[in-house]
Amino acid sequence: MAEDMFLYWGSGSPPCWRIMIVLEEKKLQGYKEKLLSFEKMEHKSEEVLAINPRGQLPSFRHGDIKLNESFGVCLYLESQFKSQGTQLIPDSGAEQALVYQRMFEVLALQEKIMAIVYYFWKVPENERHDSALERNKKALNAELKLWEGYFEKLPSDSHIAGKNFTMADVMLLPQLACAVRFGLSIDKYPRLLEYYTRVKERPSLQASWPPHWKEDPPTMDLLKGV
Ligand SMILES: N[C@@H](CCC(=O)N[C@@H](CS)C(=O)NCC(=O)O)C(=O)O
Repeated sequence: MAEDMFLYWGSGSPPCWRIMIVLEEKKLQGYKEKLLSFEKMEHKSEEVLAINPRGQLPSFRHGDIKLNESFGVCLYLESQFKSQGTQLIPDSGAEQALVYQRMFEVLALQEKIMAIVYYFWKVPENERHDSALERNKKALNAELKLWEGYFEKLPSDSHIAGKNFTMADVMLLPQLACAVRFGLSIDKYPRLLEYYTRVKERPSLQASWPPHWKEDPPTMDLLKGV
């Protein structure tokens, strides 16, 4: 079972982290894995390209089955190991719809975080315009307020799609952790802060926490003031 699985991953990559959380939740800890370095361009190696022609991480294999989209891998694992470990997609139609809705909405949050991060990483300092940055920060602030609003409608100690930890949390937590790592003052969003502080202690999150984050404290303030 898990011994037939192989994951190529990079530390700090939310897409890789999603899969690792699911593997933990589904009690598939015996999987084989290889940590690759983005700095050394190891994600463009032949062994990765054989699974993922885009040369990106995660790249995943289960026996002869190759899968490299993180949402695809997570849904595949839940479907193949439905009755093992935590049930991450509920059976009831209404609950399932909300989990799918929130899962894919995380992509909007990811896009708004990365718009700011890539602005700093890719636009040379002398070509940066405060107005573009302010626009992106406003968009992220509005997005975070939306998520804060979702939690305000839920009882305290909820997860993002209700009482239980689901696939929607698998997607949301790494994205929030990434934003915090990039300098987001999450305490401006009290319900998100409460959720993040509580759920990041879950064993599946702690077991898969990016190793280089554990060693190096956050130093970036790219999302300061959002
Ligand atoms: N849609 C893909 C995105 C994967 C992705 O963007 N991976 C990044 C790391 S977070 C990567 O490998 N970047 C290197 C590159 O694109 O060359 C997924 O969700 O699995």
